[in-house]
Amino acid sequence: MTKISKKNINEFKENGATLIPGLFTKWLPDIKKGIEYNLMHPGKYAAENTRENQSGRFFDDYCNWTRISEFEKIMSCPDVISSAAKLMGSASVQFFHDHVLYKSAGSETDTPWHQDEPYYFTKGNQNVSFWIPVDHIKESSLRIISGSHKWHKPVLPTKWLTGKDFYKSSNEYNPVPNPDINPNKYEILEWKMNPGDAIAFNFKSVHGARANKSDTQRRVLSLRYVGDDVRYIDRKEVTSPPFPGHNMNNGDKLRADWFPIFHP
Ligand SMILES: O=C(O)CCC(=O)C(=O)O
Repeated sequence: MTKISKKNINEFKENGATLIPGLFTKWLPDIKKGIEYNLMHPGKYAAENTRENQSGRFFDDYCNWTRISEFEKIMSCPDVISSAAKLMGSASVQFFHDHVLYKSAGSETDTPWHQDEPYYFTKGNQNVSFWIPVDHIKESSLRIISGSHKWHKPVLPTKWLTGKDFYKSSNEYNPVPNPDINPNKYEILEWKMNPGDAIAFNFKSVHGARANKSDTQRRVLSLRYVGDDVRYIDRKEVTSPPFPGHNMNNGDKLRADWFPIFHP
């Protein structure tokens, strides 16, 4: 039984994000176990994002579902697949990747404002990420600029640790917005969340997150899917994630042997 309402579908389409209470509650023990394993056994893309002179830890890692069975089980679960299909309005649902985002209690590091799509080698409107905390979230929630998934020009991708440009040639992008110094210019969506709730958001939605000043850790799993209209785009430089040796060409569907495809 999917928990996706008409309101969710409408908010996702119009605002680029929606809160889905309890979508992953039944998976909480598995998600916690998977994140715990990932923290103990970081993969080849694991990164520490805590900047100089900041305390606490902000760790992230991605593309681990083939070695963390809990992530594989959840990403391929029929409830999750049919929720993704409904939100995207897509007949097919293809898994792109998993992403763990961990902030320790007292982590002073914010997550910079960014859009995911420019970092990826995917292009298309039918896509969705589920941002799933396994701890109570008050102020360190994902924050999303409402409607930014409809912006025409993409936002400049930057490196989280240094703030430097992610690509060498960066002329085709708009600068990173700062809603905190322009509070009247943007509507920000953010929610207090319970463990197992999910925010579904579009790869083009501009988002960020505050530091975790609370006294509890903030453990999050993001699961990312693409739908019928998404194609490979050659960004001419190494993307994030990089998927070395993928061998795809401009306009290809993502290869199904690397990115499992489901027909709910
Ligand atoms: O959890 C965070 O701090 C950021 C998450 C994010 O950027 C994402 O899931 O795409």
